[in-house]
Amino acid sequence: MAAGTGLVASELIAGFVSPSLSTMTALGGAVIDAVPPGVKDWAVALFGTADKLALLAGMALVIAAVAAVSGVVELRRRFAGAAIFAVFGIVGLAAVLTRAQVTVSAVVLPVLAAGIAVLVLRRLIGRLTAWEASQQGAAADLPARRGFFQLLGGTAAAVIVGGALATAWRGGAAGVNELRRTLGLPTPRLPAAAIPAGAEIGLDGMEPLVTPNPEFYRIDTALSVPVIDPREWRLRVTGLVDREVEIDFATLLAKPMTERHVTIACVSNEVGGDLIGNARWLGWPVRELLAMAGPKPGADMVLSRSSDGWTAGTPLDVLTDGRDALLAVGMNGEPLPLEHGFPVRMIVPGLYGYVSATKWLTELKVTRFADDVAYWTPRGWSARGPIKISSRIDVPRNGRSAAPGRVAFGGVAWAQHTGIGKVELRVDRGSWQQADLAPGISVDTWYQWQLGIDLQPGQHEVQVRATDLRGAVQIEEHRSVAPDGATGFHTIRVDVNP
Ligand SMILES: Nc1nc2c(c(=O)[nH]1)N[C@H]1C(S)=C(S)[C@@H](COP(=O)(O)O)O[C@H]1N2
Ligand SMILES: [Mo]
Repeated sequence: MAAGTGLVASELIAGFVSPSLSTMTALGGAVIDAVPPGVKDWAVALFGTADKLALLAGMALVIAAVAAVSGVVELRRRFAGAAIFAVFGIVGLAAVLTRAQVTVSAVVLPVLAAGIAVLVLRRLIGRLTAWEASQQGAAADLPARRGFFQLLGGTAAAVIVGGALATAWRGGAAGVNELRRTLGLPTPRLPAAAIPAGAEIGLDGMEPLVTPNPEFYRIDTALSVPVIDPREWRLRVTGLVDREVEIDFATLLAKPMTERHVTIACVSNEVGGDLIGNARWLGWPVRELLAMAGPKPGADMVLSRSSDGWTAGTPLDVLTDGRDALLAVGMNGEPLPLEHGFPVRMIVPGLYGYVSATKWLTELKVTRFADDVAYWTPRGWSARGPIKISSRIDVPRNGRSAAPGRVAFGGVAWAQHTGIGKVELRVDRGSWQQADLAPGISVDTWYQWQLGIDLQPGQHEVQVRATDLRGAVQIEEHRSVAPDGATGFHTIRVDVNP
């Protein structure tokens, strides 16, 4: 019961924080990877498509047996059984770490499972020893006995109900994960431009030019990640249109696809923050679908809606001005991860995510800013959210000490859909010095830069500012993120010690 409670609790929590990887799926995956091919073939021959169910049942049996032994051991010697649970937690942790989908939240799950299991085990053993003690004493043993069975019964009920919920939820997620894993992405009609030589500077401590999916920041209001079966997915274009249009996933995949690197950013990204990432997106231009529907005169906004009801309001002209605004299905060569909007999301170069990057997309309503408000607008955020020119120092980290002499600075700058023309640094509010700007992948992505500066011993303040390709300079006045994005120069302190 103790082991069951721990596992069921961690599986349920996985449904919310890590739908693509739980303790049990990690263990199962590790077992599948570890068994010799002969055994695998034998299992498939014996159980057919129920092979995964058989594997999970087998794992449950092994865990139950080990847990039963732990219970007996714990009764004899305090914490001996708990130690076995701890070992099991470590095995689970090792399994999670071997998985490709590993995330910080996934790592917590086996630790949580073991922790809860130990707590429940201690309580159950406590009640059991109380009952044992009462049998030896003169007092009636009935209350102590009832106490034990009440806790046992309560735990059993929780395991059964929680287990059923977790199975149903994980079953759905597992099915969709399998569909996602086996989904072949179409070849783009317009492939992404090659990354120019020298675009990636590669100073130690700089972020990669293209952000790997597991490291890509995640921001949304979804308490549990929506799990959408692509076979049931539909996107409807409604509102001020000549004709409503609806397309399904297969139809979308058959469209001529565009592949582009685009850097998306969150309006909640403070100056110097990391709520920004650059990926290679594959999708069909939004304007093509809008053209099929035919927006009526007077419309100036597209209210995109996700399966969980969240909405973003995007200017219609931005979606139709020819930029690579995409109904994206792919991210860095894979179908979108569930957390990043599987099966379809919007990606619009130049706009903050809250006004453009709707994940788990289900509807595009052509409307007017005067008639409709998106999710964040009544909550203190501007209806329109173009990304502000910004730049960041990644190397050295703020507060680091350095040896006197030449210190290598490096970082990123972005002005999506205009492009960066110049990046400058200044030390202790001195004169601006121009950094070496690496070629960008396109004007829709961030650019890396670097500059070596000679520093004398002492404490120094170093600032960065960017200028876009139209000559607009990053705003100096320091302001926080609401209502339409932070401004100010990223400022770091460097201690130079002789
Ligand atoms: N359905 C849905 N889509 C959403 C959001 C959301 O809360 N729900 N948040 C948006 C915000 S504020 C940002 S910054 C981006 C972040 O995308 P990412 O999580 O893939 O990095 O998604 C956007 N799309
Ligand atoms: Mo955001």
